[in-house]
Amino acid sequence: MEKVKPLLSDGTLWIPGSYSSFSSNYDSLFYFIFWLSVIFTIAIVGVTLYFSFKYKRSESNLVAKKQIVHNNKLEIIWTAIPFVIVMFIFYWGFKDYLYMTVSPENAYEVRVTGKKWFWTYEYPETGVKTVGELVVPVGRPIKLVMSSTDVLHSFYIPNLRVKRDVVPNKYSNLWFDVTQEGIYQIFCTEYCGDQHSNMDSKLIVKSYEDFLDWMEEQKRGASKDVPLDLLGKKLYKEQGCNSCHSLDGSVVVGPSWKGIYGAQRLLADGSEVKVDDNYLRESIVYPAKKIVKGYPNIMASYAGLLSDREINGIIEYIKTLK
Ligand code: HEC
Ligand SMILES: [Cu+2]
Repeated sequence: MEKVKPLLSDGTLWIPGSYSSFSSNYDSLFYFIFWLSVIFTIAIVGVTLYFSFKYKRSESNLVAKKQIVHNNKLEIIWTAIPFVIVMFIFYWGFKDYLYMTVSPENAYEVRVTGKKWFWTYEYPETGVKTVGELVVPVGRPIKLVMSSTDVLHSFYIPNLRVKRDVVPNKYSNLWFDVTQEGIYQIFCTEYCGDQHSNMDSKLIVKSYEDFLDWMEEQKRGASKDVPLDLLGKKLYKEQGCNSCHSLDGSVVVGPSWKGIYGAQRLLADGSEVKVDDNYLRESIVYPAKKIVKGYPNIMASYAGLLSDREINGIIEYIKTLK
């Protein structure tokens, strides 16, 4: 498959490559402020240095010749010029901010949910859900309606210059269009716990035809005829279980799933349980009820997020992990 667009080697030293209709506006303003700052820095430091030498205190020059306390002309000039520049920047920034904030009417809607520590996407038109991969058609305005199920996250696509906080109990919107097919990096840019740096995701931009094909494939994939353990295997990645549970015995955040079925479990309250279907089901739907000894109580409940069939699928999958 195609590689993710690099953020450092693509674009300039200051900002990554730009791939949305909005990003060129953003970049022009960025460079305007950047060069303005360079010019003013050179001018101010230059004048400061020049005066420091010219009016240096010396033996022959101990008393100031004349004290200047006020100069109307000078003060008007150094107030008026920065005022005009700053108002110009405000106008420019505000205009682009409005463009960025108000999504076009025909935008294609995708729902985004931030959850420790992954992003899930849902397409309201078809009910298709993905985890970690946001697939969209090229050139079309896309509107994201975003919310979080736990803490504050922030959704950021550097190549498109869009970023917005994602907050529990509230929707925040964001829109973009992408000018080129490819794979782009998505980050969470709000520190949200110890796996925060792993909360990245991919934006996959396809041609409109490929997008429709992909959507059809997703709809078929969600159908009833997948064997349960394969469904579980798929959900393990799609639902982000893999960000906390390994399959090879190593500890990520939670216990590995390797060989747990049928084993005895020591719980935090000192009691023991056998890992059977009921225990697994309860651990997925009410994770806080029985905490495995030595692990933090941080797994969120999947009640309402997984169907019965999906939970069965995960249990069957765990059984295969000998
Ligand atoms: C944020 C990290 C995190 C995610 C994501 C997560 N879990 Fe967990 N899980 C844990 C932790 C930590 C424990 C151990 C503490 C406890 O028992 O709640 C655990 C325990 C479990 C257990 C009991 C395991 C045992 O060895 O006794 C099961 C089963 C489980 N998780 C299933 C899932 C499934 C299925 C998913 C995805 C749908 C999932 N978890 C996603 C962190 C997570
Ligand atoms: Cu986050």
